[in-house]
Amino acid sequence: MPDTGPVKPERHHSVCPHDCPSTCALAVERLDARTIGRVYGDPDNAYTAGVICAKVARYAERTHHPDRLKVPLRRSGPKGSGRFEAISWEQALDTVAEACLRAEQKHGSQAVWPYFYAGTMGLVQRDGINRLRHAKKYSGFFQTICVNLAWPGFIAGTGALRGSDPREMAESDLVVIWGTNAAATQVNVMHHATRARKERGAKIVVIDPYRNATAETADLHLMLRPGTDGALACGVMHVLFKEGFADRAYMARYTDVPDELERHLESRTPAWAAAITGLPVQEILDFARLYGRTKRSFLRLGYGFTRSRNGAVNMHAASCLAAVTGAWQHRGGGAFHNNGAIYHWNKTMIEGLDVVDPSIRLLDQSRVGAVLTGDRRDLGDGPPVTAMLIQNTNPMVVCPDQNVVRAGFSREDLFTCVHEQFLTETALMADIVLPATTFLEHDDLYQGGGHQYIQIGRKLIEPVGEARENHYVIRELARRVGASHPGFAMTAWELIDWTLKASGWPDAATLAAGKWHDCQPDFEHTHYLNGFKHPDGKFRFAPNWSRVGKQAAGMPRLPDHWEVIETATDEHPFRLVTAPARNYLNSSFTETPTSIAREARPTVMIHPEDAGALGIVEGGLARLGNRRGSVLLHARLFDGVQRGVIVSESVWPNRAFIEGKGINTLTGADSPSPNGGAAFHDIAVWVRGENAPAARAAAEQIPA
Ligand SMILES: Nc1nc2c(c(=O)[nH]1)N[C@H]1C(S)=C(S)[C@@H](COP(=O)(O)OP(=O)(O)OC[C@H]3O[C@@H](n4cnc5c(=O)[nH]c(N)nc54)[C@H](O)[C@@H]3O)O[C@H]1N2
Ligand SMILES: Nc1nc2c(c(=O)[nH]1)N[C@H]1C(S)=C(S)[C@@H](COP(=O)(O)OP(=O)(O)OC[C@H]3O[C@@H](n4cnc5c(=O)[nH]c(N)nc54)[C@H](O)[C@@H]3O)O[C@H]1N2
Ligand code: SF4
Ligand SMILES: [Mo]
Repeated sequence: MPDTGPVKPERHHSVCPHDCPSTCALAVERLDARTIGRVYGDPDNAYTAGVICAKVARYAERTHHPDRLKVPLRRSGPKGSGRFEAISWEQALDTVAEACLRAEQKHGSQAVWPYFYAGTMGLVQRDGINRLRHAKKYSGFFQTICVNLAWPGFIAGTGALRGSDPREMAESDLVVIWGTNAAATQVNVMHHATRARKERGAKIVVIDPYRNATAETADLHLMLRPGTDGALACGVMHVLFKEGFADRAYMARYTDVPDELERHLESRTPAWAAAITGLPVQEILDFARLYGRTKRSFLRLGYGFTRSRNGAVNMHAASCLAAVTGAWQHRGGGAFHNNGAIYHWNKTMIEGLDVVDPSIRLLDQSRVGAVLTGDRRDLGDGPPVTAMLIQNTNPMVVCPDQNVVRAGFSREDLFTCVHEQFLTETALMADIVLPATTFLEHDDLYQGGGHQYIQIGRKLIEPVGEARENHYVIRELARRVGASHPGFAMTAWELIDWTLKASGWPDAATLAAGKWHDCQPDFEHTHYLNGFKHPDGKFRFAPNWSRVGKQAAGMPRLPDHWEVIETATDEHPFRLVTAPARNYLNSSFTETPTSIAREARPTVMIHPEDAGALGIVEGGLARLGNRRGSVLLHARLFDGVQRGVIVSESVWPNRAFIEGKGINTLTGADSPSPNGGAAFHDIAVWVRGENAPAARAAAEQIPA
């Protein structure tokens, strides 16, 4: 008998559901009806190209983690005590529905606040909660935490959230990776950029305050101070105009006020930009000349550099470069941030958009602490929030101003239901915890933010324990609280099919059979050769900020350094960046052993000279603080930052920190212009070395 070797597990198509621009096409090994094996990137997908990150390759570790929530839980001790008892799904759903009805009776429907985010990016399981909210006139959810600085900043110039085909990076001669740590946060960007280098000798420029894994690969790393990208962009454009790199014919045809911009930039010299960014003048000149003389120059604009109070202005300023040189005209040239505009979804059925009552208030996601502690700036004349249903997000870790967030969730008169895969710190504050499926255990529909494919991920294995999908919870609650909408009667699959057809895409069966659909519009459209998306077809050097947000007052007319960041002062001499950690995804994967082992412990990276001046040693303790609170963590001496800049990779749970207070203790929840958001990398702090007494040393273990 010939030895055929071990039987290879079957591989099935799926889609990574995590909140990552890459939305990778996956091939998942199914070992049996309940178990997955290894996860691979699909080599046939032109964007994924067989490459995925390590943490999803070992997804079995997360799906089959012993700590997965398996049954519904009811709180049996004080709030946050972690004492729960198991109950049935019927009991749990009845309890949640009763609490919502009670809140509604006492204070009106707006006392209930459904709260969710992008723990899964599937359109049905993520956004279906809006159908319940609209049908019941519950308080609205103003999603701000991630994109509200970046998107308005990009749209301000182009008029639309789209750009050059991200696969064109491979055909570029200069890829500028601006404010995204792509090697950690969206690995596929690196794949396409390094292809350009290998195949065409392209240069890679990285603009980032620290020498992260992406910067390590760069030909030129501009290691600027956080929140100063507007100054850099202006300094560069000054050179482009001065040294003959500006395409005046292109600007005359495609832009609004090129002459005014040129005059404005006269005083924004490289020396002026150097003083603000902390970069050497020569580096600014080198970058400007490289960018200016390269026709196929691709700006890959990330989120990271927009997480400052001037982030929207900085995003717009960066996007102006391609309009000055006319790089948009060339294949492999132009700019890309996100493809949100190309999908033209009809989400009526998923979100119940046909029953929206515009008089219902919207409460700001990023200001959850203020909302729950009764801040009148948020609640207006409306009722307090006394009941919450939370899906796909972990605000007790990820939201700014954690001390206030904690106070809010600790309120005894607040009922909280958290539907989760794990007992997160948010779930720990809940009255009822419901176990949720992962993407391998339910059906959903996905779009790529960083590319142009839509895909379906099908249920591949049976739910772990009694876990149920989000859609199930929403339907069951709708029935119990008397919400009606045709979407509640449909299965997830039927919602996917309805949505695809209503949006003009292939139906569910066709899409699933073909694995994905390429939604890429043609070159003229994505490069704006038939005009930018403004009435006159012109790119805006002078944006109308009030068109992209309600808080536009005081924003600069033209690209500039806008001085609204938390600048370093004598009292708060350091600028803290809380960039994403490679082995975590926001707060997800902070439970998987391999990720924890690789990230080790909450750490702050500090320049050796700064550390020396403060008496901080490698591996020693540092306390960071500002008026919002303080955190204690370990220090790592690192010369890949400017002096005065410190970096702590995130988002570790609060409990992983020595004193139980995590990095977002320090982040501000003030609402930046023009449209809110969270300035996660714009934090002025003081730093102190702290000696570890024996008691503290004992407390310094890494959580399991
Ligand atoms: N491994 C991993 N992957 C992730 C995530 C994660 O947490 N971990 N999060 C996911 C989510 S939700 C999102 S939105 C995306 C975000 O992905 P990105 O677009 O990469 O944005 P960030 O991750 O916030 O930005 C990271 C980089 O921005 C830099 N930065 C901070 N301030 C400035 C500045 O003022 N100027 C410049 N030029 N750079 C600055 C930081 O130093 C850091 O290197 O990533 C997703 N992917
Ligand atoms: N300091 C600092 N803080 C940050 C950031 C930063 O860079 N620095 N980044 C910010 C950004 S960009 C973002 S987007 C936020 C994101 O913050 P979160 O929204 O909290 O992010 P995730 O960890 O992606 O997802 C949260 C939870 O969703 C759960 N989940 C996943 N799939 C499902 C599902 O199908 N059903 C249910 N019910 N639950 C599910 C996961 O188990 C996870 O606990 O964090 C922000 N916070
Ligand atoms: S790179 Fe992003 S989309 Fe791809 S597998 Fe990793 S987390 Fe998922
Ligand atoms: Mo995000």
